[in-house]
Amino acid sequence: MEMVPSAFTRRRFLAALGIGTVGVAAASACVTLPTNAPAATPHPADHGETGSAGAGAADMDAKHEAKIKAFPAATKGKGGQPMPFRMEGDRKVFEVTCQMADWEVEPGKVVKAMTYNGTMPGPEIRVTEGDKVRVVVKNELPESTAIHWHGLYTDNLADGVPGVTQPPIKPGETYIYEFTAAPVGSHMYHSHHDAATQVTAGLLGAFIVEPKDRSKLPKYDSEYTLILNDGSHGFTLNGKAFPATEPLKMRMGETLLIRYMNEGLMAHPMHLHGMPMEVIAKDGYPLPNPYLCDTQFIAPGDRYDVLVRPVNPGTWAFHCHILNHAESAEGMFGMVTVLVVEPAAGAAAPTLPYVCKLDRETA
Ligand SMILES: [Cu+2]
Repeated sequence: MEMVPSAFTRRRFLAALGIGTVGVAAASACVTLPTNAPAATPHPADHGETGSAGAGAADMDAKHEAKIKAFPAATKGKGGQPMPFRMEGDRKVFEVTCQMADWEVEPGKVVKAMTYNGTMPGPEIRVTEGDKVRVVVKNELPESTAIHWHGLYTDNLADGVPGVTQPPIKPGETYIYEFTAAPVGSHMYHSHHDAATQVTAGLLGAFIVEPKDRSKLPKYDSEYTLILNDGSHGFTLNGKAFPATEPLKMRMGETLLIRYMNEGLMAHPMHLHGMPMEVIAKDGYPLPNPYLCDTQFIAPGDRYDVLVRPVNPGTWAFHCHILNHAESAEGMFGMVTVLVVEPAAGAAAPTLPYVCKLDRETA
């Protein structure tokens, strides 16, 4: 039998991909199989709907593209906005109303959410260590609730667990929590009553304690709190599902602080493409040995603070890596967003494609 020279095999292979040897380096980052390649077996996504593997592939590609082109989709309502407070003597007083609200998770999907002050997540509470805090909680829900200050060193009576440290806050009642803010770090507040339902339905928010001495903070240019949730409203990042999630933005040379908080029932390994994350704190506590990773496993209740320093500009996918929380034959959904990294000021004009433009358009 005649042997086929390896070089010939390689040329045939490259030709089948629609690229010559010159194009190999550029195309290696994004090789798409040629559209005219014979399909040996139908793709599972074809489902026999069209009787044609090619049409099935085109259908799936079109659904993916439509989802990506819809991003970032406008929806009503934005959670996690700063919660205002007033001073009463030396106390910072926050007012939280637990109330039902219509919440648009993604375009066309409006759910009945349980909320703090009408948004999911609730507003972000931000104080300084040592602040005397009072939170006045009014329950306008049709059921009882209570708020737990997750990660904070409260007096036991303010821990927010019905039956353990307080009675449930019944519908129509108002309850007051008082404590001194500590320790420094990324914390949370959420329901501790029928919590699997109430927290996933929206009774959750970030509670951030900053140090008195800000020189103790790591150096960063901007920050972003990313609250993960799952349950009856689906997989969400800050209360929104792709394509309604918010893109993160930064510039080359800058450092971004991301505060992850998992309020869901499942673990979510968050994966950032193209650059490492430096994990500097767990549950608000600075790590003695920060470490680099591109995927950080985040269990329910966990908080991780990470610093991001981009390696290359571009539009970098950023998603939960339990893939059925993020992508299906219908396209991307749920826990997906992007980190847009603009070139450094004065650098060449950016080309920031949402989809890879190699192969079909350039071959
Ligand atoms: Cu996930």
